[in-house]
Amino acid sequence: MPESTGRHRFAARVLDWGPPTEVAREIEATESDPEGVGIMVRKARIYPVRVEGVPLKAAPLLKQELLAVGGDAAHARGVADHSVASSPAVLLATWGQYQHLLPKLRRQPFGLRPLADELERALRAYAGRGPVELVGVRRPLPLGPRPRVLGVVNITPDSFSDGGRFLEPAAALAEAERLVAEGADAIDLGAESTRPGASPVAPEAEWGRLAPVLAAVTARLAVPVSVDTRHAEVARKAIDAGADVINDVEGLRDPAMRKVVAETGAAAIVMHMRGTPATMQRETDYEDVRREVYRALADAVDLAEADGVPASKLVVDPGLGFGKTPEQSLELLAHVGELRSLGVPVAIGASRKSFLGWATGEAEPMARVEAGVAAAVYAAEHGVSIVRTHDVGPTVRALRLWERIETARRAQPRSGEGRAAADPQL
Ligand code: HH2
Repeated sequence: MPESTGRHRFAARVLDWGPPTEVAREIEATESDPEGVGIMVRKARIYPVRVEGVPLKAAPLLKQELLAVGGDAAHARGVADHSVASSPAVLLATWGQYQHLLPKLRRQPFGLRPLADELERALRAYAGRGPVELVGVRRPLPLGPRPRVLGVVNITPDSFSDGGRFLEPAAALAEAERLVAEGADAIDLGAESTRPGASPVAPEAEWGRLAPVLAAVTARLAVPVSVDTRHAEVARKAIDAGADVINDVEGLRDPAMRKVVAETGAAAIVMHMRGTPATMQRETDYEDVRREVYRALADAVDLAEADGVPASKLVVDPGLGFGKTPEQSLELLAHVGELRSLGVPVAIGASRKSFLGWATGEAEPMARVEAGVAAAVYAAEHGVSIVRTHDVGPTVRALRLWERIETARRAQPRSGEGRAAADPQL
């Protein structure tokens, strides 16, 4: 190539940051010393981490230790004049800098040791590939590299997008079979609408709708089945009848539900919702929706673990549209990748929801299919493991393309050093 003298002489290109493999390959392509690949990949990106409630005495130490490794930390101004008891902090460091920081923090007092432990878990969970399968009661759901598609069948008269269509057991079974034929990796059966303002259904009536469909679906289909219920007694019967996963829109807040999940070994989707479907749209007053939903999901996971549900059985879901304004749902979707820091797989359900209608100007749920597919692809790009959707065929087809793109991006570095560097260990 003739030497360029133009404005783009150096072809300065900000490298698209995807997986570390990408950077490792670009560094290799400079024909740099192979040993240098590992050292440099760890410098390629700053991982900003927000932590809450750093004790006043710990905050300056934390900043000092970060500065000492070449990073930095922001905390409240009130730390300097001792006008606050604790402060949130945003830590700024590369992977390599965190490697140096963690052992130093572990030698410090004032809570910095547990902070180091949590920081390490969050970084590993965020950057790593996560669990490879979700093990429910019987049929495991393999996860990754593309999100698994959870096809929705609502056995309800009043669901917002398909209410009344699958109330007959035969119609519900036919729909589940159709969704699996279209590529659904698992089926989610729901017998109570949880749309805003929906009337609650008594557990007996819910089970009456669910039982025949669950029996037929588990007998006829090989995929794992999840049951969308917030009632512990329905969950127990459903697991006894063959369900593998409980999808709880109340996020296992009922101790009886946690007990059922712990005792049966079911997997559980812990979804975020304030209040109940009847009240949730009156509870959209968040100071910082990302932070508050993250905190609530973190607490729900801790509570479930304390009650005997291993983290390996849990999935978290930000509950798009559940007690959130359209803007809040979009903000949560925009930052859905952050939830990976919790160390459990992430699920989302966007399909046909009104926030998509708000964003695209489409009043009819069926006119929101493409927007739902776009949300699923966005979620894939941000490391979401499970996408709950009514529109399985279009979603699966779009995610197949995404998976091909991802494969191209994840081409492995040539050298052993490059491969090791791209799989960073703290
Ligand atoms: N959304 C709905 C129901 N269950 N579960 C999870 N984990 N995530 C979600 O986003 C979610 C969910 C609402 O959708 P749908 O079931 O179609 O409507 P309805 O509640 O009216 O039956």
